[in-house]
Amino acid sequence: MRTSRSAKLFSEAQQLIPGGVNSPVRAFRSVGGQPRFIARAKGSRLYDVDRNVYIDYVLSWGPMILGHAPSAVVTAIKSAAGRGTSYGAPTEPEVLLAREIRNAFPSMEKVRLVSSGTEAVMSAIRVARGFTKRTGVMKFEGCYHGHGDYLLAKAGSGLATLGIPDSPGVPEDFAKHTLTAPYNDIHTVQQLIKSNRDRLACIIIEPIAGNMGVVPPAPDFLAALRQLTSDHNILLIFDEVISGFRVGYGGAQALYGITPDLTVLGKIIGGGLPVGAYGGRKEIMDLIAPVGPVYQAGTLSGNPLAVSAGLATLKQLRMKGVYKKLDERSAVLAKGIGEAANKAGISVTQTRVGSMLTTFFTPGPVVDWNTAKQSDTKRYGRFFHHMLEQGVYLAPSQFEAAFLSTAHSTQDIEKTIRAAHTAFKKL
Ligand code: HOZ
Repeated sequence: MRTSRSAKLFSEAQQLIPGGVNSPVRAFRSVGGQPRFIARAKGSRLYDVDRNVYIDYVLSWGPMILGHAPSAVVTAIKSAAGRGTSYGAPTEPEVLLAREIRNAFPSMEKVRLVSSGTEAVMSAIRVARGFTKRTGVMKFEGCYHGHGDYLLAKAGSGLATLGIPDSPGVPEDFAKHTLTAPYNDIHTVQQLIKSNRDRLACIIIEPIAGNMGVVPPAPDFLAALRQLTSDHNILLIFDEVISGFRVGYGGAQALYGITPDLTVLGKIIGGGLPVGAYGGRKEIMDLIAPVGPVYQAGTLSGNPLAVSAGLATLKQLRMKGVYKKLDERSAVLAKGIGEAANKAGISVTQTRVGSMLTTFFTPGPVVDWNTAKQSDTKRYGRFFHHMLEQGVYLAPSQFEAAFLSTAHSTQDIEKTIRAAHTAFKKL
């Protein structure tokens, strides 16, 4: 596989951009080698600058649930761009998107649009603190909620990939307000609540963890968390930036039947353009300016291009059978990869919820960050490269999810499983 143009660009990028990338995991540090520079993408395929073609399971880390450049979304973006790219004034599509979000997530009685998941999380926590008049935040080890200061403790995604437990640059004064508990461990949550009873404003969780690889919630864990938080007047925040509109139209909260106080969305609702949203109970959201005193603002918030792309994406997702098809194809893929590993005598643990999945290189079970990090990441790196060489683009980190889109055909899945057989044999 020729990679000289990517290599040349990466070398220049490293002179200009920290690590040559605008987001750390892209740098391939944990899998070794050099990132491929992408020239274009269509459907399930990525095309790099050296003209290599890959079946893409990163999908921009989740948003491209319809595949790349779906015609309905491209048309919507083009048409919106022709009407102007930003006004800094309200528009009708923002109302439509807020309504669509509320229809899908009834717990989000009021919604505020922002420009990224990180921004949405920071804002949700601010309003949670404003509402409860407390400062403490509890999060779960291995969950990633963007790069807001007080959420970088024991976080997943890039920090897990690069082995950074807590980021320098976060003042101790901020970090001291953050408590962490192991994912799926309700006993520790109980203990922490007990010893910090009047301090905790909120507990934030990825209801399906997607940033330490995919780790589903244990049966009843979310229900117990809901009960505990209600009992102690602590707000429960679901970070559904990944799972929202991904595991079903109503996200993880509809799948598991749990109603959080606040929800954070991103990724899919922008159809591949930068967007985030947070929302929840009316009485909480009405604390936000200009109704209330909790301040949050943004020049590009509710950007017309992003909102149009989001609306066009959601319209496709409302079509009958979309999630069923995604689930069925993902099940075939997960089973096929598992069988390929078995055949080659490689011990893996497959996790999956709908169209988000991970192959952990550990016998498992994988239920939290401690068990996820038992994975043989060196072996994952070799697997990743054997797949890449065969035209299958997985996340360049063990601790990220693989995603399917509606554009992934059964042939794509079959080709991927064949590639997995070859890759596992080579390990
Ligand atoms: N932290 C993101 C995935 N969970 C990666 C973002 C990116 O590199 O684009």
